[in-house]
Amino acid sequence: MNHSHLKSMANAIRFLSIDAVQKANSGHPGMPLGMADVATVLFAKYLNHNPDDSKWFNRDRFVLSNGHGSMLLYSILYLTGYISIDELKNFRQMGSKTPGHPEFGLTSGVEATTGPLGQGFAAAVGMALAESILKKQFRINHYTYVMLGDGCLMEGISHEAASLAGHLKLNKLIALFDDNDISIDGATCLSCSDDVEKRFLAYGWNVDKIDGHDFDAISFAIEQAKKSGKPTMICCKTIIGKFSSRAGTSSAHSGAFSEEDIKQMREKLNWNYEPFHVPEDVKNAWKKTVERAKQNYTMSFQRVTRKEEKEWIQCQALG
Ligand SMILES: Cc1ncc(C[n+]2csc(CCOP(=O)(O)OP(=O)(O)O)c2C)c(N)n1
Ligand SMILES: [Mg+2]
Repeated sequence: MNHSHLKSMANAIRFLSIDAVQKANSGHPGMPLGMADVATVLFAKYLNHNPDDSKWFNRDRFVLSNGHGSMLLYSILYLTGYISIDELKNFRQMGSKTPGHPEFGLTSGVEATTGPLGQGFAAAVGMALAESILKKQFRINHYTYVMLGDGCLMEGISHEAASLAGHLKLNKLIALFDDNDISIDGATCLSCSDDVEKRFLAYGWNVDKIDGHDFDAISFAIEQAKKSGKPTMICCKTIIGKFSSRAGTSSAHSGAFSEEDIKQMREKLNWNYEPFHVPEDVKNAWKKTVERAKQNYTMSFQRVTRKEEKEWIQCQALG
């Protein structure tokens, strides 16, 4: 998968996200525009999952702790076959599977209800902890990825959960921090001057700092994190609202863009399609990523005995 594929796959996330926000006339376009490159690399090259069996026990978990960026996740869930295009068109409507913030149990592929900042991060620590316990009893073997923003790190819950993860050396937990220096009301320096790197090093985590728009750097950081004996925080320097006229400012955080802005973005990125349209070659590139993930699904099942599977189902039934 070369850079030009990854670029158009990321742009599909960008345009589906802004098209949905425009149609709903509400939502948060800034985060999907900023984190589309990181999310594309993760889902295209690394995440093991299967849209045909979204509860596959050995799937890698992906939690979107900065749940306001829900359109990033919903766009990917459409592109990988979990939900239909109509669900994207119904973003933020009553009864749809695409509420403003992700809800566990409502939408296939959503691992945790998020929205209250920091909550998803703590849930991901719990998932990584569960994996580390269950792998002794079952052949559980998966990673837990969590995407989070400045707001998640400002919340007290992230401090407590990160401390526990470091203490327990939950090395299969990989956090992808949308390090964009912007929050809802302006620059983060207005309200916070924590040194995230030093903070997480002190908890016993690995910390990496990368350009969140550099595909190779993203891949390399994830590969290093997977080999680590500690949980990893990857600080991805990104531009909120990338490619829009509001890029790099808090005005990109939420709200629909002007029609002029959308038109300019389509021209700039050579995305000359109707809203919600993804060209076939880009759709196929996303489909190929699912084939990769499904190979691991088959292999994983071959390694699990019937007895183990039964015990696992009983374990799940107990909650
Ligand atoms: C606990 C909690 N407090 C406040 C909010 C309201 N809120 C939603 S997004 C946001 C700003 C988050 O900033 P950041 O994580 O940097 O997101 P970005 O603007 O970079 O997308 C706030 C304060 C919330 N969702 N949860
Ligand atoms: Mg931010």
